[in-house]
Amino acid sequence: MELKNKNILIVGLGVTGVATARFLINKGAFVTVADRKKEQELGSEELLIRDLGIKMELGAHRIETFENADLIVISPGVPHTIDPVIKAKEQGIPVMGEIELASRFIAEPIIAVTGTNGKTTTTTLLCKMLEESGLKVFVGGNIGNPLIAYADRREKADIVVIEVSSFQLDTIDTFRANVAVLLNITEDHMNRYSDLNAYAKSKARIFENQQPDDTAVLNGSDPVVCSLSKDILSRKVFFSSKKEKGVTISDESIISQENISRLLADFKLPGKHNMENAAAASLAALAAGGTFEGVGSALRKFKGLSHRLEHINTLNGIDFFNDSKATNVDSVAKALETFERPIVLIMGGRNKGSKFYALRDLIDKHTKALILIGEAKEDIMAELGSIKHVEAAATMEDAVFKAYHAAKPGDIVLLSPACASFDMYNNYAQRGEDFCKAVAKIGTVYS
Ligand code: UMA
Repeated sequence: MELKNKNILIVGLGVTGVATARFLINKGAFVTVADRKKEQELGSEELLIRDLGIKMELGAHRIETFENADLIVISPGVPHTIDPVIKAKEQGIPVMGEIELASRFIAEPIIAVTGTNGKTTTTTLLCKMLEESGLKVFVGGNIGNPLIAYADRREKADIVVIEVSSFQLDTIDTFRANVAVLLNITEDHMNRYSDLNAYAKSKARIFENQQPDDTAVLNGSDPVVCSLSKDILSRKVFFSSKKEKGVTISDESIISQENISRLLADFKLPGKHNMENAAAASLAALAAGGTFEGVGSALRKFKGLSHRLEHINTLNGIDFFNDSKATNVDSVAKALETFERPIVLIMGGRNKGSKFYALRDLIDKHTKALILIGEAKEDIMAELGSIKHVEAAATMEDAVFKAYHAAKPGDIVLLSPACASFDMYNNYAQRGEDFCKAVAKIGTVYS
């Protein structure tokens, strides 16, 4: 693909836009970056790229800028359905996402992981398994490190492992994953997709360009994943998890049933969903050239990630868990199912068009009180308020204080919001850190 002397427009100046701009300048393109944000809303890192000789168009998007480009590269957070993008496409101007562009400059095998929940845990574990197998790995994508940064790099890895979101899959064309993993599909991002079917179709695009000698690793316990699998051309391997039976696999072309059970017996993170993530990572790692020993060693050492059912502290017999990454309803359901003890649940944030009432039965069974934060307070109250004692909180500190007083020794206080964090924070990590800070304050005041 020739980029030299081409007029290329990048839409969105976040981490993807910055990395894409650097890549394109190094390829000799004339680069313009457009962002709806005004100059004063951008960070210093974003503004630094101006020094590379890049044109910036900030504030509103101008249709003429889109129509005058030879190629448009859009960031994941920019919907491919916005007016200027549609108009440019109608003029025949090619539009692609950063993952598509990057993949055209990557010769190494690519393993891609998608799904509504568990992507980051599975991607990280998979990377560790391959490293423990002696391979040099680049890990990136939706996990926070754009794939284009790898394409721009001189030093190459043996294998590339990426987490991909539905947003990124919306703008692929030729992108091919040698091993592709689909963990689960439940409702999420309903403010961007018309319905679950549209969202699921976007996720299934991870298999679109796979060839018969590629591998698809699929969750056989997930009805939506199973319904999508009939159109996949590559070798399909399903993992299924049952509470009593552990994990079973559909065929033994990658590993025997006995050996996968032996490997997973060493994995200690709680919850059926974590067992599914571990099974998916093991199958993908082995399909991509990882060794039995490497996979086993990573499973034994893995302690889980921050902000995902992370145990923070025990105060007066009450256990505090930070699950700030639970930004949708299904992920809260998984958190609630993990515990046998009564839970005081802190929920809320920015509503992504979720159906909170889907949690009614689990909230009824597992929780003793709900503490609500953020913009979605009223929506959650309307859908779940009749089931349990509910209190609204003004800040995270207030929420943790109220949760602590609603709990008894032996109970759990769980932050599992079912919402995005952007109404109060820059991201879910900042929200999780604020929760930890508030828990620490309770510790100093009441212990
Ligand atoms: N913007 C416009 N016009 C629009 C819409 C947005 O100019 O019409 C601008 C915004 O003003 C903003 C920029 O686009 O300045 C943001 O772009 P972005 O949202 O793509 O942000 P990046 O920093 O590039 O981060 C993206 C992913 N973000 C999203 O998908 C929302 C990051 O995933 C990812 O880590 C990163 O690329 C590297 O690949 C985050 C995420 O929340 C973690 N992902 C979602 C999720 O996991 O649920 C999908």
